[in-house]
Amino acid sequence: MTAAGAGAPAFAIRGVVEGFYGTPWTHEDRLDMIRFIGERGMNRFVYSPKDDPFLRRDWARPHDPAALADLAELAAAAAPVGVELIYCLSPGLSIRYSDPEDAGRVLDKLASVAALGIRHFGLLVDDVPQRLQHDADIARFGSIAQAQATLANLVFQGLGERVPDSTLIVCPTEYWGYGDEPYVAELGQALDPDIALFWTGRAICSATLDVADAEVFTRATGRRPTYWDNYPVNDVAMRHELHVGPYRGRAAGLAASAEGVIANAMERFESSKIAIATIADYLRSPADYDPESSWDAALRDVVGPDAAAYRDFADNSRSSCLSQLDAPEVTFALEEHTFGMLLGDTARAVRVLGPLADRLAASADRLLHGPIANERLIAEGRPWIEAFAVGAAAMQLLARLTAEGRLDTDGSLLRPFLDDLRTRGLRIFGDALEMTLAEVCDHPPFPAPNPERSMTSLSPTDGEAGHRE
Ligand code: LTM
Repeated sequence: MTAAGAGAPAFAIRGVVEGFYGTPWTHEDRLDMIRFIGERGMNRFVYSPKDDPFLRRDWARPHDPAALADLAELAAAAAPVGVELIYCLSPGLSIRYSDPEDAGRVLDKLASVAALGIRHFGLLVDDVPQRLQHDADIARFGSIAQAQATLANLVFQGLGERVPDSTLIVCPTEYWGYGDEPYVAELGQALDPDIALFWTGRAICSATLDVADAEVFTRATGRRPTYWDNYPVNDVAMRHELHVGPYRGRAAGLAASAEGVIANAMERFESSKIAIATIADYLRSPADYDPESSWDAALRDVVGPDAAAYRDFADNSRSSCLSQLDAPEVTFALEEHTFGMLLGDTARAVRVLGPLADRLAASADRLLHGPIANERLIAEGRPWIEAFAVGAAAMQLLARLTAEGRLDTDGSLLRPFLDDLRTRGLRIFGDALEMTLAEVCDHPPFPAPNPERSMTSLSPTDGEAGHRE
């Protein structure tokens, strides 16, 4: 936890959504996450696991008493740490928007939760049919936006009558884009102005969140966005990535143009905490936020005494929609290796790579063979950490063959490492390592250097002149 930005937090709404596809967190996980985010100044926990049938596929079915008791316990645990629970229902797969009985079922379900003391609710229609399906809906509504606004307004009004001080947030069906698409503009214009709207920004997983886009959204919909930020979530098409890098790419001045940010977490619960700790820092004080120092603090917090070894791993697992450089240290070392080889300077080629490969191999060994303080974190990341170990070993061999002048003759010894990494199919080291190994294994040897050009007389750009076809 950083001390930066003492005083009122910049963003009014600061939280985490359990909104991923995959096995929902356990009740104990949720209690732990609520404590974790409360300690870091966040104030919302959005309860919306996509694969809980009671919330989505079977949305009208009442919760059983045990589930209600768990929800009551979550709300009770949240209040003392300054966190509010937002309970979300996702009826859009099957609901008849025109049917007052279906609207009543939504209200009854929300009321069963309100009876536990929960005041904040969400109506989520993301990832549902984009066109009206039921004949009665097609006959009644001119568009799906009108249908959804009618349902949301009814629910909001009903909630207001039954649950004092309640709030409602809607996640639209088109929840990303430029912010003024016809659907979202129509929905915004038709919704009660006191209903909030989620938005993920330019993309489902947005590389940046910008003030200008937020203002477009606000003008089009009549309300400032509440960002549903799809980081660190790694479900669906992102399953091969482990999102343990820092939060970045969010404008320093965004707080004035948005209600807040709710970060969608990974099914990998413990691993999510690293990014979430950095998100908490950003939301508290975006002007002071420094991704790298926040990340180092988060690693110390979450990983504990093994933070340095885990950092070596995580530095090579930065690939995500947010990342600028997926594996900075390794990328630079491999660039230096290639440059040195192209110029015939093997000492230069291994100067950075050799010690780095040894350090990464030692870190991989420590993480895989322990003992480790945060065992669950390592268990969650094990497939990536094993790939990391393979990559580190490959770099050690690459450095050794280079130093011994055997890369041209024995480069094929690296082939099993390349094949192994490709078979695993996990995103680690970005593109850097596989490209270098492929270069050695799949292409002819590095060319003999031009003896008339010594290292000292060359600049990095000169090196490109010697690049092989
Ligand atoms: O992003 C939203 C609003 N909905 C879903 C999420 O539940 C899912 O976790 C993310 C990432 O795959 N994408 C979505 O479309």
